[in-house]
Amino acid sequence: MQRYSGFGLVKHALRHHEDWQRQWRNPTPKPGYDVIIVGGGGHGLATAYYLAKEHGITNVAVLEKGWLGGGNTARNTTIVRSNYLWDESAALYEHAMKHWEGLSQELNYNVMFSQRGVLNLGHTLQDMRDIQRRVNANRLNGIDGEVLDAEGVQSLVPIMDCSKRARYPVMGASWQPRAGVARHDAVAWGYARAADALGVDLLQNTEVTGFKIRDGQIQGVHTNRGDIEAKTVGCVTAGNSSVLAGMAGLNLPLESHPLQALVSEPLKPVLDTVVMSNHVHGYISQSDKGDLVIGAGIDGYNGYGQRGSYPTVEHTLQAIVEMFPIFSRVRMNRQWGGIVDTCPDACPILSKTKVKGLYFNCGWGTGGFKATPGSGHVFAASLAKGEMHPIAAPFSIDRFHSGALIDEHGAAGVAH
Ligand code: FAD
Ligand code: PYC
Repeated sequence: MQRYSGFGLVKHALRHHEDWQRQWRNPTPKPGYDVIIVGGGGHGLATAYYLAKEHGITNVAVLEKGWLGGGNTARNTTIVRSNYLWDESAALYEHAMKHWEGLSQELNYNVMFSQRGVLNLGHTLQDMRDIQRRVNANRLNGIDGEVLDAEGVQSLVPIMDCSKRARYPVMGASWQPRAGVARHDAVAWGYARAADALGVDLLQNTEVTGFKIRDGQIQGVHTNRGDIEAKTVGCVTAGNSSVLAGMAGLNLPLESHPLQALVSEPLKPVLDTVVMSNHVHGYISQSDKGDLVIGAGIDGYNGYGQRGSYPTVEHTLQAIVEMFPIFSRVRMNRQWGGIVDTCPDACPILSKTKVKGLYFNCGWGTGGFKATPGSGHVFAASLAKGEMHPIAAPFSIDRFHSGALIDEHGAAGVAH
């Protein structure tokens, strides 16, 4: 891995930045690998990295139909928190949080993890009861959290309208101080560079078009660049997971929906924490660059277009302006959408399937970015050992037969 000194930066600037070394190789696919990961988003790349780093399995390929991190990983609004209600999900997201806290050092790549805290607002008595219950549960699980009243929220965010005049007055919030934001594409690039350095082949523009299955055992994949053999295949394809599952004759309980976000023109620093309201379907933070990062609830219909409908954006911006009248004249710069795969209990699927050697990691819905390092870590261990890691085990697809659902609709960041 090449590292650049200050002198190196000057040297490259003098050469018009023309001879930078690539951050990862562009290899030709081998005929076969020990493990294939389908999907080069954060979760797939993290899985490949931990397979190589922690399990010594380096004969691994990540197959990405587009470019690394071009899916939801670089489309999300980068909120990281671990304040989930149930023990199973609290363990999963807190496992990720502990990885976040050392990730820049681990990858030698600045992922700009900023623990600026997250507020989840309550606007009704029932919201506040749910918040109290969730914070109590968090504390029992060793996760930081506090319940704030409206005055407490106002003192953290002076520019928010916390008065009783608002259409949905703020009654209080849950506050997780260790939560925050990170730079999403740096997460993909950091894992990609580190996995490549350990020998993982990152194959972009390589689309999986089918699976080779014999006697109930995965043998490999069909791709637009030919067949590739592997006895272990992990699908980490977010919004496209039902399509991949269908290729293997599996039916996952997922719905794919558009989820939108938008950013404003850059402003001077005015908001130093993250504010989310499930009730009014809007959330907001300010990036280090100064733009307001704003997100919505899902668009209600199913679809694979990476865009959303205007009424959803309008509804969200109304909510934001009601909470922050100070932003009413701010102009929006860009809007985009991703495809999120939602599960009936608003929890992910990390699971074996009835095809031996074929695993799925999907169903993260609107909230998987925060889980990236933890998800990759436990999924890699599961693929390496052939048994689901104890933190991943409760998220098996068997729960939709047994009824052992983990209902996190209350903690999911945006309603879905
Ligand atoms: P992706 O990054 O989508 O990667 C999957 C990859 O699979 C894609 O690159 C895709 O091209 C590839 N692929 C698909 N089919 C194939 C195929 N046949 N062959 C090869 N490759 C294939 N989560 C949070 O925690 N906090 C947030 O603030 C947040 N905000 C969000 C805002 C928006 C607008 C959106 C859309 C999502 C948000 N999320 C958030 C959710 C989060 O982005 C996702 O849960 C997470 O990024 C999923 O990561 P991934 O690596 O599984 O998926
Ligand atoms: O899960 O925290 C979250 C989230 C915020 C915005 C979208 N998802």
